Amino acid sequence: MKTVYACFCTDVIHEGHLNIIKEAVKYGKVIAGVLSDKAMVRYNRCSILSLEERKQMLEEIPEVSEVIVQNEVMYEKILRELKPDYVIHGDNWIEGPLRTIRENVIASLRGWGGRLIEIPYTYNEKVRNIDAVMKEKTAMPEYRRKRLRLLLELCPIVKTLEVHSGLTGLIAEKTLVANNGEIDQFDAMWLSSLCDSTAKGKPDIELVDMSSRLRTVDDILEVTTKPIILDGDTGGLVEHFVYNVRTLERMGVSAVIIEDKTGLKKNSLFGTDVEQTQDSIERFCEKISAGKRAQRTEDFMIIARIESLILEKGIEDALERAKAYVDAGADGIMIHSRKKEPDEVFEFCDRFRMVDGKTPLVAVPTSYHSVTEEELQNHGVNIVIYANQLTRSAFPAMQETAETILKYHRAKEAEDRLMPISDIITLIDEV
Ligand code: SPV
Ligand code: MG
Repeated sequence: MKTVYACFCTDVIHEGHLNIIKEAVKYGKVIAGVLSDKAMVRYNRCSILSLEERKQMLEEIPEVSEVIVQNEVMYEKILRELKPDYVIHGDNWIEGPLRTIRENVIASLRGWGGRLIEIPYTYNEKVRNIDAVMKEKTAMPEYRRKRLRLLLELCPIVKTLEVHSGLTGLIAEKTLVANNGEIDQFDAMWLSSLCDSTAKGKPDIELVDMSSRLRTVDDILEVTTKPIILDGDTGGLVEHFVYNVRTLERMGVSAVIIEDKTGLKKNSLFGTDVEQTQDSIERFCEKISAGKRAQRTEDFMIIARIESLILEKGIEDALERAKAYVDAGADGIMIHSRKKEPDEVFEFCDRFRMVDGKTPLVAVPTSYHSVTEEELQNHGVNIVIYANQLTRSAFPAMQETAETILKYHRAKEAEDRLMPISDIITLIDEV
């Protein structure tokens, strides 16, 4: 009997999936693949069911003869093992980045003369509704909040992009590229104090207060599902920090990063060009511990950011602080540097990893931007934050448009560089 393979990455079986199975059974014995958690994440899908539950859901479909786990987004490996006569899929992957997966399937099937069957993707109101409900569910605080811890287990490095508005949130949420035969996307969002302040035309000195920052958090939460890491500046007074931890946790934020500075905070990238004071180890540890005592779930993370390298206090000071902050309860350590090369970050990470193999490490390669994710990962970094690149790309583009209009006294000359109106009006999902 011929075999037909179909892979699923879903938490519900709807009409569209059943259409695929109904068609598949006409060709032979149906083997259903269930995409692993690790692969789901790469595919921009988050599940609220466990792998076992998803497997069971497919096993309950009478036409399905066998269910197996597909560990990679690309089908190549599983197809080589199964050598099915047919693979069946909806026709929604002919265009866009998912095309890479389709090409991978076609090339693999060629190896033994297998065939790809494509059926029209079912996209009626009911299916659209089910998709929307599932997506909204994954955005609920109880699911979103714990996703950062999950990603730390599933991803070799958690790729985090700066966001400061609903629109930038959508870019972090939806940008998907096919690169070297792989699908890639950002895993999490960094709500930068620098970019949140800059978007409001204000300096990055904790002038934009927590109420305003929370407003930005909410704008982003409303239109995205990925986990948020909030730049919590210094965390402010301990007495205020504990309230903010609870609020963030309740909203579904996954982590706050607080830096060990005190007094009037200035942006770290100024380094020693401006006056900045590092907090004492004891006081900062007390802030971390108070925050940890205040939180009400196991999910939320308080990550301690060490400014010793920024303030030229040396690696020894940074390592001493890292140990103390972890002992005080910090769920992760962010090491910041404004050097052009990553050497001091590597040295810190290597030495930290000699004594602590598990506490997550966070790096922000703004000034040492030539470093690759793989290099960071090889030195034990778990989260990479691209902290301000969206803001820095948008600002010159907008400025150039403004200058062009002023220069020509009309908009025509600016038009070539602009997104078409038809695209901008469909950029936002409608409910
Ligand atoms: C931010 O993005 O606001 C940060 C990182 O705190 S940095 O600007 O490099 O200090
Ligand atoms: Mg900041």
